[in-house]
Parts: sequence; C-alpha cells; structure tokens
Amino acid sequence: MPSIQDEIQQLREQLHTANYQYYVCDDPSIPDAEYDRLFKRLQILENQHPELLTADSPTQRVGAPALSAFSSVQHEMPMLSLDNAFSEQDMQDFVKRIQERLNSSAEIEFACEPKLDGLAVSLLYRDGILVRGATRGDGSSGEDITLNVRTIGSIPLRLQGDDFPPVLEVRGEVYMPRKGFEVLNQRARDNGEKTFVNPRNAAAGSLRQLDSAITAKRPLEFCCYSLGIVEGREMPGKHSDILACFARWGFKTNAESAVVQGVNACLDYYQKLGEKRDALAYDIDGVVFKVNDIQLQKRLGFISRAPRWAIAHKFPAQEEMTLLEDVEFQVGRTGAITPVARLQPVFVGGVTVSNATLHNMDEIKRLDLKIGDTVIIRRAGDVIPQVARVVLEKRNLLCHDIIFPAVCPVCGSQIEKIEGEAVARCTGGLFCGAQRKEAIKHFASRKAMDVDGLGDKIVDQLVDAGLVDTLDDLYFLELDKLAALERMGVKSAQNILDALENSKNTSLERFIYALGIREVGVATASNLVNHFASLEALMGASLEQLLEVDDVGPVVAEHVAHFFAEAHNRSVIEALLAAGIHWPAPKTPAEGEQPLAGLTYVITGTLASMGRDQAGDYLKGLGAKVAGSVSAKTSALVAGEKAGSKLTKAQSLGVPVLDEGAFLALLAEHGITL
Ligand code: D41
Repeated sequence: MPSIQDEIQQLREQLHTANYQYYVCDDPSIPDAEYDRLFKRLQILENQHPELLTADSPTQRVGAPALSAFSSVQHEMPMLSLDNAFSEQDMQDFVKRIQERLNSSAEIEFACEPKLDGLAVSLLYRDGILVRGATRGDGSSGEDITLNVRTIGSIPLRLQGDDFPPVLEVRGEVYMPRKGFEVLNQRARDNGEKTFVNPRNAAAGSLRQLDSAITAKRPLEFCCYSLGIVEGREMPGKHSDILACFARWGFKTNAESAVVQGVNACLDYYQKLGEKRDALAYDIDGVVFKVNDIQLQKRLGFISRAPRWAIAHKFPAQEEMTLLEDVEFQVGRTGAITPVARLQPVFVGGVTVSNATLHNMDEIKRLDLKIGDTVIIRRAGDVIPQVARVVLEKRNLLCHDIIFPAVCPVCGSQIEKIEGEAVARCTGGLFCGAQRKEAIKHFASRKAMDVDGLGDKIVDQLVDAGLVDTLDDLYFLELDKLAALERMGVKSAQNILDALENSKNTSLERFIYALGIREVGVATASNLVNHFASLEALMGASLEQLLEVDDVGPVVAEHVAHFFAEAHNRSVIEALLAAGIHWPAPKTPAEGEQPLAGLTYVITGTLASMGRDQAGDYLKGLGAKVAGSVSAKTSALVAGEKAGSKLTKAQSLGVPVLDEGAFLALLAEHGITL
C-alpha cells in the first residue's frame, strides 16, 4: 500500500504527462475519462490533506478564488519591443544595418518564426516550478497573472528533465487558436452575449480576468520565443538551440520556425509562410527574424527598447475600416437568402474587398448595422471577408435601417423562415432562376430521374443558352438546338433525348425526390409515398398529416408544405405530368406478390431502355435483392452493352446471364411492360 504522499506524487506525474501529451504535443496519451478519474482522485486526496497541496499540482489549473486587482510585476530584464518591416526594402535595410554594424559582409544566420497575434507573457520558474506569470505591460513592468497562466494547458507547471537552470524566465505569446475562438463566439451568440472581435481580443480578455476560473474555460495556448533572466546554468549560444531546450523542458515551440542564411532566404520564408497563413490554426500578423547567434545579438544591442538584431516583417493587415454603402440580398443555389454588404473597396489582408457576407438577418441585428455605417472589415484564415463590427462613433443621421425583402428578389415567390433556423429561404424551388441550375441538376441525377448523360456542364449550357427555364422544358428539347451546343454533336444529343424519354417511366418515390424539396432525401421520399400512396394525396396534405409520416418532423413537414403551397411549383409539376412523366399506379403490397423473393441479381453494362438504378428498382419491387458484385450466390447477371469483368466472372462461375431482351421478358412475365 503506497503512502498518501506517494500516491499524490504518482497521480501528479501521470496528470503532468497526460497534460503535456495533450496540450503541447497535440497527441493525447490517455482517454479523457481516465484523465478525469485521476484528476478527481487527486482532488479528493488534496482535500483530505491540504498540507500536501502545492501550487504546481495539476488541480491548480481550474482556477483560484477571484482577485480584486492584479499586483504589479517589475521585469528584471526589460521585455523589448520589435521594430517592423513592411516591405522587401525594409528587410534589405535591416540586414544591411546589421552587416555594417558588425563590419562584415558575411551572410547572417537568422532564426525565423511566425509572429503570433496574442499577448507577450513572461513565465518565471524556480527549481523547475512555475512561480510567476506576468504580462509584458509597458516592457518594464506588467501585471501579475500567475493564477491565470496556471490554467493554460500548454504552460508547464513544472519543467521536465533535470538540466534546466535553477532560475529561468521563459517568454512567449499567449494566443487563442481560431477554432477555439469560433466555438467561444458561437457559444456567446447562442447565449445572446457579446462576441469577441478577433482571437487576439479574446485572448487578451481571457487572460486579464480577475477570476482565473473564467480563464480556465477559455481555449488559450502558450508558445515560447525567448529567454529572460537565467541563473545557475549556461544556456546555448544560439537562439534556435535555446528553443530546442525549451521544447525538451516541456514547452510548446512553434512548428513553423526555421533557421536560414541571409536576407534572400528570409524573404523566401516570409513568402512561403504568407501562402500558408490562411491554413494555420492560429492568426499571425507577420514573421519575426532574429539573428541566431547570441554573441552577435549582444554585440548589436538595442536602441530605444527594440533590439537591433530582430525585426517583425508584417503581413498585410487583416482588419481595415471602410463604408457600408448598401446591403443587397442574394438568393443562393438552395434558395437561402443572404444579405451581402456592398462596401467602399478597401485593401485587407492582401486583397481588395468590396463585398462581405452578412450571413443572415440575426447577424445584422447582432452587429447593429445600418446602411451608411463605418465598419471594420476582417479577412482572417477563412478567406471570406467579414464585417467584424460597426464604428458607432462614426454613425450619423444619414445612416438608415436595413430592410429584409418580403418576397424573393429573383422570382417573387414567398420567403419562408422556419422557427429556430437563422436562414430565410425562397420557396420558389423549381421556378426560381437562382435555384434553376441546381434544381435541374438534382432532377436529372442518378437517384432522381436518372437522365443518363445530362451532367452538370450540359445543364449549365442549357440554362445559359435559354433552352431550359423550368424542369418541364427538358422534355421539349429539340435535337437540332441541343446538337448545336458546344462540344455536343448529333449523336450525344440524340442519346440525351433518348435518356429523357426513358426517364419519363419512373416511380413516384423518384419523382418526389427529384423535385428537390429541402431535406427530402431518398428515404424521406419513400416514407412519403408509403404514407400517402399518391401525388395528389401528398400535395393536399396538411402539416398535421405530414407530421404523421415516419421520420418527418416539424422542419421537414414545413418544407414539404411550403413547397406544394407555392403556385409556381404546382404549375411546374403539372407541366411535367403533361410532358408524359408517369409511374405505376400504387399497389397495395400483398403477401406472395414478391415472385423474385430470395433471388439476388447483379446489373452491369449499359441498358438501352433504362438506367441501372431503375432496373434495380424493378427487381427490388418484385422482391429480389440487387448486389454490387458477382459471386457463386448470384442468381443471375443482367448484362447490358459493354459489360466487362462482371460478365467474365459470371461466365466463369456458371451464373446465368440475361441480356436486355431476356431481362425485359422477365419483367413482362411479372406484369411490368415499359
Ligand atoms: O510571435 C510573436 N508575437 C513574437 C513576439 C515572437 N515570435 N518573437 C518575439 N521576439 C521578441 C524579442 C526579439 C524582443 C525577444 C516577440 C517579441 N519580442 C514581442 N512581442 C511583443 C513585443 C515584443
């Protein structure tokens, strides 16, 4: 039986290691539940034996009682600031100044690292234990945020190994990764609370909490980038080697850092990191270049609080101010109505931005946005520019409210907004020009009407050429007009017309799915048919009746009801039926009506009279199973033109093969004639 001390000691070791694996290495070593169990056990033991509690215990990461104010911390060694370079020329000048000062024309070795957009923080360790955390403040004195930094998972409460100096100050950046920022803001939005403008502000607001229990709940990280005071042990003579020591002692260092020779390699690094910027998990605003040799750093020294041996080469700003000139409403391919900000063009994050999405009306309300407002545009990792906030001080009497349209700006259909959903949608579905191409592509797709050869590109061409406006136009296409389309020709055109003709012979399930009603997939279409049996019954169904259908909830029911309530959609359906689309009359499936039950078919090659999916539907309707590959258990292979390996396999296994004629005969035998 181990002593309480030993058990506590062991639990702390396990938790420290798990913490390091999770937060620093991004590679969890034990399941969360196991971590929680160890953590609880340690908490219990520490509660029973308060005399054994230490500040570096993993239990201290959850936060401590709130402070009434931060006390001030004097930085023994000032925390310097960084000079900026905004151009290639600035970088050339920087390196030239260094060479002149060193009286040498030799290439200089630089350590390069991303410039994280967070807050500079100092961490002090005595005998490997974290004893103090402080903000940079003005560089000579900052605030004591020890309780807050203890809650940050990637900050070691005690150092690993045994070769660290007895006194060690590590400096670095506390920042909030983008993902965590999004989650935090989404939660704030859901609770109707104020959101943070950007990850940097969120990091600052989280770190400067008098109540460290709040900090503990925020997704902060720490990445180290320089050495402060050190006593009792020599540190390496190169910056890059110092960072390597930090990593060994349990700190997170930046995975993108590199060592290069000379200014051109620095510019290369800047360029490459710039290309990678949007893909990083965190915001950066530039690259920091540091002379790697500490001796040279010492010889270069600093002027007015900035070292001569380091510089921040900035990327183009990701936030700029501009004017909101107007708000327009766009209708997306799915009918979603999206407000779009029309802006006075502004250069942000390396591109000129004149539009920004406003997402939906809730977002406009949240931003308290008016036309004529001065706004901050932010272009972060996701590339799509956002309106981050309104500069209220600049609002004047000419600014006016944004009014949401009453009907679809493209087709004039009603707009639906479903309770609990932020988006408003046009109900014009099949009729709305904005949704036309998508509606037709969906209609022709394999699981819908299965019009072979009518792919996305051809649909685009048909709509752009004005040959197809609404779905029913498909069935009135003329050979010469179709053949005249670019890269088409008479043969392909005829194939498409044949496929269209074939598609008229369908099932009610497919037809309903093909209409592209929101949230009505293959399974829902099938449930609707099982319940209502006929199109007329479905079209006349009330919300209450729709809710009785299997797996149909209030949202789907509303989508279906709105779709059929829209007169435009009803007339398109009428026109489709008039064009000759039909399906077998509903059968009430009785026992014994499954003559092919127990048999398994495989379908391969091209059938002239129908698609493979449709052939499968017929077989399934007769009770057969349809499989994807041939085996000894296959009852028969239906082989169309250009059948390949499946045919060879069936022949070698002695599986019967039906050509199209034989297949049609089989269907006819069971009462199915095309
Ligand atoms: O990533 C950063 N934000 C960063 C900041 C970095 N990678 N290196 C830095 N190096 C320094 C010196 C060269 C002075 C040690 C810095 C900063 N300073 C810094 N952060 C805030 C002010 C200065």
